[in-house]
Amino acid sequence: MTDLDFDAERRLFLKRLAGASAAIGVSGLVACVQTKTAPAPSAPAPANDAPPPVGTRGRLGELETVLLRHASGSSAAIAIQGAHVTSWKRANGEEMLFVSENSPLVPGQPIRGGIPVIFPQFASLGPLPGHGLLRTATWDVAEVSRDPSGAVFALFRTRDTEEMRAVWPHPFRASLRVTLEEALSTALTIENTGQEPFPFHAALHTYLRVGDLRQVTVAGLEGARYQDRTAKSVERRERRRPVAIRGETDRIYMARPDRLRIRDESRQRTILLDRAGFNDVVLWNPGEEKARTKSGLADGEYLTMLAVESAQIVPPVQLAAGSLWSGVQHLRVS
Ligand code: TA6
Repeated sequence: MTDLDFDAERRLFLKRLAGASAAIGVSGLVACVQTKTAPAPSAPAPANDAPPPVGTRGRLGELETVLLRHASGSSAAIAIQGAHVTSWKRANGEEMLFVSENSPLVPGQPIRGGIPVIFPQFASLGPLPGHGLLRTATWDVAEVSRDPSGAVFALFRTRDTEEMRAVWPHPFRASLRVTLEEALSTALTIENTGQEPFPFHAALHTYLRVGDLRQVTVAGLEGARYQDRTAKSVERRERRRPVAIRGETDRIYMARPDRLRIRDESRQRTILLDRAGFNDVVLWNPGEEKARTKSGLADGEYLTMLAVESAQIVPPVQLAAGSLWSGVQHLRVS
């Protein structure tokens, strides 16, 4: 790829981020913490000759889903519980996300795979349940539509409940906009609707499906500092270029906002992951033993997944009363 292609691509990415942010009422995604703006106008009512619906309802186990289909032939499925993306298929039908065949697919239990939404606590870095409050929360489907560029999207919303306030006393609203072209964008927005500032972690815990983990590398982390969560979070610097996954891996790469290139040699494909608002990256694979004993994966499944997570953990976001924060992740195959 030439530099010119790269620039054009980055420009398109930023334009699409701006589009995503407009739909969730945020302007400007580079700083990503914004004071509150007026809500975006809702989409115009469909005319009689409007194209066929872009989203339908489906089921995954016992969970209700929204299914998106793009003109290119790509598709996505999102479980309404947790606003949890469970599938992203390219036009050629190739599934890009991993969901364990052992995963519970029932109300109230986290799905082992897809893209869990993590807020306001990452993992067990605090007193709340692992990964916080939203991944099994009830969300509403606010809108399913097509934007002027032809991308199709589903917008989900949720907010604090009495139960949440009992363990985390901070009023908030959250939205997740899932935008599908051939690429998949997920934009998480958090609004502080209370009178006091609050700190939070946020992440899109993206389980990528890979052909063979032993042939996967991640470029874009060279030189980054990381906390090694398999070794009491000791801090190290990444020396490898690119990073290969060997054994159990659980790392928070800090302040690393660059594009990531996830090369899957066995599938002969590279996934490009761009982010705004999420400055950290988590790489996680449980390795053979913990896949069985802790993560409940089926035999051999750990070799077919790698979690590459867009995250903001170190430091946490500090969100002033009445302000919005937004983080966006954009995935595409090159
Ligand atoms: O994001 C990495 C991580 O925090 C790991 O430590 C690992 O436990 C994983 O997430 C899965 O967490 P879960 O709560 O879904 O078992």
